Amino acid sequence: MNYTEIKKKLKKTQDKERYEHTKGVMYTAGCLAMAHGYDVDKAMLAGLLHDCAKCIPNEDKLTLCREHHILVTPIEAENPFLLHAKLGALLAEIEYDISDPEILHAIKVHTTGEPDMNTLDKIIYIADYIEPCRNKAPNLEKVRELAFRDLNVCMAQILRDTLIYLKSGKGTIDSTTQLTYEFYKQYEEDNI
Ligand code: DGI
Ligand code: FE
Ligand code: FE
Repeated sequence: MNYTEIKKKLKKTQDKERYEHTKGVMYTAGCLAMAHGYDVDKAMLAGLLHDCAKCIPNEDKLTLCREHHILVTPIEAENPFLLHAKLGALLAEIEYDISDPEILHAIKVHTTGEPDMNTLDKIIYIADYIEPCRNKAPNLEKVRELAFRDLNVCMAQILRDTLIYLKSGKGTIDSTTQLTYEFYKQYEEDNI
């Protein structure tokens, strides 16, 4: 499938707001790739597809996981929206013909992250957080500046802010999110 076909299909499955966010992540991922010497096309493709499973109803997310033998942890069963990352990797492969393992992996880990992520993983995780439609996160100006300067320091800041947000009662913390923060904590600006 080419870009135009993928966009057309995504537009059908996503609501307007999500589609705008998707394009924002695609272009932001492309810019981050330019800044950090990564393959721009590949980053844009991963950005375009990262939320391809976001608009599936939660019940169907659980059913799809069962059908495709995707492990659902108790935290994911309680917060099925988390599954859109794992399911996104599956759909990117079977519905959008993506075979590049790096793209599929970046989609899979884009919500919780994971310790020691590769460059594309970090580009997508960060682009998702800073794309132009996002305007609610704290420290956004600082995070946007860090994104183009140092991916690891930027990861540390985003994870720190996300955990603070989740601990303020906005959601159960997945152990992977916690472990990801434990890994990137070493890059917190105070530690450098
Ligand atoms: O799909 P998007 O909204 O574009 O972005 P995303 O896939 O990064 O999801 C963002 C949300 O995920 C944000 O509100 C924080 C939340 N999140 C990240 N880690 C965890 C989490 N939510 C819960 N409950 N537990 C986590 O560990
Ligand atoms: Fe997402
Ligand atoms: Fe997203």
